[in-house]
Amino acid sequence: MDKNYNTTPAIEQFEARLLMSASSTLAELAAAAQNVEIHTTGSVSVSSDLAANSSNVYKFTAAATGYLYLDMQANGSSLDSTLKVYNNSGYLYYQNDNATRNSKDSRVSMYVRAGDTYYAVAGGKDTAGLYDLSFTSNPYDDIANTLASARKLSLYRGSGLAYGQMNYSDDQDMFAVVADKSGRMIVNLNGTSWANFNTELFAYDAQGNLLGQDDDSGSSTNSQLTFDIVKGQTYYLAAASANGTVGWYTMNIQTQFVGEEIQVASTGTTSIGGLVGAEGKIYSS
Ligand SMILES: [Ca+2]
Ligand SMILES: [Ca+2]
Ligand SMILES: [Ca+2]
Repeated sequence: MDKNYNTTPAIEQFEARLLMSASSTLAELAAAAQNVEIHTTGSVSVSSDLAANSSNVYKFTAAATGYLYLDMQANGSSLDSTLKVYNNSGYLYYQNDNATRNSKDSRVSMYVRAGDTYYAVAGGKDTAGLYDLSFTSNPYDDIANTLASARKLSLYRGSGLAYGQMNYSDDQDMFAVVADKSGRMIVNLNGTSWANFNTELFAYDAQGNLLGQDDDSGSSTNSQLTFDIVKGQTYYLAAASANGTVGWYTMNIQTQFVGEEIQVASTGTTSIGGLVGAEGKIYSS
């Protein structure tokens, strides 16, 4: 009897057991977990201690998409740590015992998406002691945030154009522009993606002094700034966002000699006195 069993019921049973195991693991993790608030960039640390073969559980949610590094280091103790990371369904995602051949500390390097929740289980193998556990965010970002690492943006006939993305809530994308004339620079930062993406724009001189900032002077919630420039000087423009919104943008730059925009009257006499640019050219539009 019963010679005609196919394998389907066995597979179904197996899958059901796996799911039950993951959900009971999740319930155990959730019950034991202490929350850790992760930032979009930089590190946060927790410190605690472990008895031999015990563990502490930490729940964390990725604040930005990119890489997240967990480093568990013995703090003056002989703890031989282990790290396990479970996802929000209770499945083991990553684990590490010794970060390097010469270390008993543990390290997990993981790719995360903003909003994903995980559980880290910090354990000790037959050893006890104090430890520090750090969470370091290294989010994906198309353009660096600081003056020192700004992206160079070239002007052609007084115009420049750049594209980029606010990759996380407090992202900032820094551009460096060398003024092609003395006069003024007009910068428009326009969101090009989601309707709720609200741009914010900052301008700095070569020393990093703030020259201006704007939220909504452009169309809709877009940004526009105008400031005086001196030929040959470097200016920094930071694309940013208001209210933590994210999305794609274009940055449009125009430079003008002062007085360049004045219209010549179609009849009569228009004075262009005082419209002499820094290069000695006279512009009458
Ligand atoms: Ca960016
Ligand atoms: Ca950036
Ligand atoms: Ca705005």
